[in-house]
Amino acid sequence: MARAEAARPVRETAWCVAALVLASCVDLGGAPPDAGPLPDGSGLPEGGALDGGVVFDVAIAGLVFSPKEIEIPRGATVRWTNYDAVPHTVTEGSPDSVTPPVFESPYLSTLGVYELAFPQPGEWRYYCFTHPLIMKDCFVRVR
Ligand SMILES: [Cu+2]
Repeated sequence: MARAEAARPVRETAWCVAALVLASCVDLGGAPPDAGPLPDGSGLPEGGALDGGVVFDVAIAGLVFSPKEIEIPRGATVRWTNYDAVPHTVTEGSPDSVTPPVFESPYLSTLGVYELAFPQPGEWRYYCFTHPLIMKDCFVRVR
């Protein structure tokens, strides 16, 4: 399955490089580029853990986000950790999205961590850019 996905072009945008620099930081430095309002009017995650916010872990292992769907209180942070030997991403949207992702991690190598705070209620679907066929339709629901 990995072979078919290798045909996809690798995105090498400036902000992706910037995200790499910030990969180990909790503060993502503000709203990601190309952010726009959601159809349901909920707020965008602006990055950066809120003081005192709770952290929820999502493991990436065996080409699976676990849990695949997570519900968190407003202001909490989700921390994704890659336990696989292959790189993954946490990319907002779905593989057939026509708009740029609102948030996207850099490529997470083994034990790579990506953290994102969600200050506003809403629902966020995400997938892995390198394995879009099998690692998709995952959700962060902020209540
Ligand atoms: Cu992946």
